[in-house]
Amino acid sequence: VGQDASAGFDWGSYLEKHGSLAAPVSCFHHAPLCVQWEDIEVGLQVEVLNTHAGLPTKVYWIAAILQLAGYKALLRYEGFEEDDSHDFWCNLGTAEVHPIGWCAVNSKLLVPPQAVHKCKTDWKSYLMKRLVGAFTLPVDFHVKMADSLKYPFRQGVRVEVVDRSLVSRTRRAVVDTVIGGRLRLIYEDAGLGPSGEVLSDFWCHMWSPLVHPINWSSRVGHLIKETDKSVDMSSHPTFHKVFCDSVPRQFKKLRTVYMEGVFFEEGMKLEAIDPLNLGNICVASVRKVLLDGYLMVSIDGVEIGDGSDWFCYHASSHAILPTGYCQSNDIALTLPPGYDQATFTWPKYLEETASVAAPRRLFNTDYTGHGFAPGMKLEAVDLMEPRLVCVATVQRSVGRLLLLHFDGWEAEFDQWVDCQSPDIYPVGWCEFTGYQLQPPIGPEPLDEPNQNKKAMSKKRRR
Ligand code: MLZ
Repeated sequence: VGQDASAGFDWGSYLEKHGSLAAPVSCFHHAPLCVQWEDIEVGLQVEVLNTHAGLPTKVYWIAAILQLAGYKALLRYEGFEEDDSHDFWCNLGTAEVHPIGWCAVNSKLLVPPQAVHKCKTDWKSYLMKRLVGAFTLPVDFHVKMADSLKYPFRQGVRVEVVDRSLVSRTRRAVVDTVIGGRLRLIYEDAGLGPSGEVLSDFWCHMWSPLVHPINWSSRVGHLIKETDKSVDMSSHPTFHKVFCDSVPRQFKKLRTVYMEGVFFEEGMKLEAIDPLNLGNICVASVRKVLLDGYLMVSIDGVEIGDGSDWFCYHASSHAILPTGYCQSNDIALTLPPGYDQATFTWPKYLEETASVAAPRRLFNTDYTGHGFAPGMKLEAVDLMEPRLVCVATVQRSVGRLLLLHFDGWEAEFDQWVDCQSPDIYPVGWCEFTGYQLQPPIGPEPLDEPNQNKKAMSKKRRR
């Protein structure tokens, strides 16, 4: 994962140019430092590397947080007072920022920036006055940060993950890379190209519902592709590592669902986010009930017929919704071909298809609120190309669900995600974890209507 594509992109100036807010770190339950971030606020004072000292040694100076945007903070050195011309954005996850007092404890020098040096003579008493009653970063900020970047996966761990070439089955894969909790997985029989490159890989977060421990498929009754032993991967460095099978405790624990009594049954109708077209919530059917609360679901009217487009959702997933959900939330339900928005009703459809709606109480309605609001910026995975973490905006917020728009891309790329999806991250997450960020495409911002044509309109490859 290189850095080049995002080289010219700067979140700070992008947000300022658009007058946008970033979703706060505390909205992202799985994000590093989510809990600690509740104590990070505008007005905090920090000791930060002074890049304006004009000295050959590393020196520091005090600065105040003026604004927060995800992991990024707009800082102003003490002494500039009302002068905003030297304000700078820095990433609190990567910059050399420390709590007040750190320099004293670590024998580092506090030196004011050259430009303000001249104006004051008695720095000591000036600072004393400024720092009375000041708040600063928690002392254990860096310890917590280091802890939050430890993950229970490493190269060589085997998993079962959805087969990107056939979404109804899983396939065994080996962890190749771990960045910020995201896993690059190489299918065990991916094959290697002429220069040793992997022919098929998959990226997902370690808490993604698409990745499972070894033996999961046979345990719940999910189809798995048998590894093609004739494919030789041995020349790839990842396959030299000692393999070890992943186990359930390395994964996110799902809510237990009771399958006794009334449960989902084959043929029941529901509304579901289309796994291959995440901007659509569609008329769907339960195709098969697996063990442990897992279901195979298909989108009505577009099935291939051989089950290869069935998709596994857990009964507690927020991607499956009771019939009527779209209507009551003013979302355009995607209908089977041949049906018309003006005349479609669920009762009529159920009658025509001689089926029943899945009972409402089987759906997970847990919702305690979230801090996302339309217009907020974030970094989000393009789940159709899950290697890509892109600049995105919350377009709509409906209960737990967020409709994400990828800046600069057409609406056909929009995706519905749950507010606790592990695939959405605060502004600055890529920079913090060392992942490559995909900047908005083309001549941004696209605020002039006639420029919209320039947005990419390529069709999906899968
Ligand atoms: N090759 C793909 C890239 C799409 C990436 C969009 N991310 C929001 C295409 O052009 O379809």
